[in-house]
Amino acid sequence: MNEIRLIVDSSSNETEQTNRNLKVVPLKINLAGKDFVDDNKIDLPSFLEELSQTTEAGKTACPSLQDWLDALEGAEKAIIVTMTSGLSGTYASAMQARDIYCEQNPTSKVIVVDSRSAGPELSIILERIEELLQEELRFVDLEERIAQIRTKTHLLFILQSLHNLAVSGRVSPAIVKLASLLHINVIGQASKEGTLEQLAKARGSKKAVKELVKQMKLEGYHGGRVIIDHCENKVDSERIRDLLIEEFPFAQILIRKTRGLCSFYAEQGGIMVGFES
Ligand code: X90
Repeated sequence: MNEIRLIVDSSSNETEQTNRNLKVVPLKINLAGKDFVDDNKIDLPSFLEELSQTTEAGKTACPSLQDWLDALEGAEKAIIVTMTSGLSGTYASAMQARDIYCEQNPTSKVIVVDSRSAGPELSIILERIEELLQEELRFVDLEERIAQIRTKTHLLFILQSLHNLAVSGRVSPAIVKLASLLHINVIGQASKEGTLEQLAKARGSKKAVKELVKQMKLEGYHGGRVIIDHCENKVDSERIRDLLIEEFPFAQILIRKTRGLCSFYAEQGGIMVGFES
């Protein structure tokens, strides 16, 4: 079934890859009056510079209907994986696009998956979908199989600042209050509903890293796939990797940088860890 187009939004920290038949639909970020499109062309170093310099509240926008329609154009079958509907209109706009596209192209079939997550968990879901597509499955059976995959994928994160999440009203005031304390790292997870849920707090990043690994094991991690995405925090990402390798020598761990959207919300030092239980 390799004629199926895969589409994710840029919250996944993925970039377009034609060899994977993968398209990435960008979100948009407005920082200090400048518009950034979170696509392959975004200049990440200058975006991060702008992010650290500005004192004004920035804002983001989900992909438009047309952005999704452009990504679907010409596809007979497609699977779209979006970031959580609990924090963004991205899933809703993808659903609208699917309805319009399938009305205009009655033989086309499109599945839209609400990841209830963001960042590297989307990439893990995507990898598992690619494996599924190697099997001789009927397209109608895919939705159920993807739902099964979803029960085993998770996202944990460490945030050093919750400023942009707070300003945009995407995190509860109680968590914001806690994170405003100096050197406090918030360790949390994508909840079942696809919102931010705090699990623990830690003073200093070494403790935060240990806590995150502990929480991963509590979530049932036992040596499977891990993708660590970070916003300018390679050191702690490698610490997480090393702690995991100590216990699970065969773990397949990939470290990547967050792209625009996740850099904006996870902020400097932020780490997102997608994994399988
Ligand atoms: O404008 C928009 O529609 C985009 C809104 C995005 C909101 C949140 C993105 C969060 C990314 C923060 C840590 C992980 C939290 C994941 C919880 C599901 C990074």
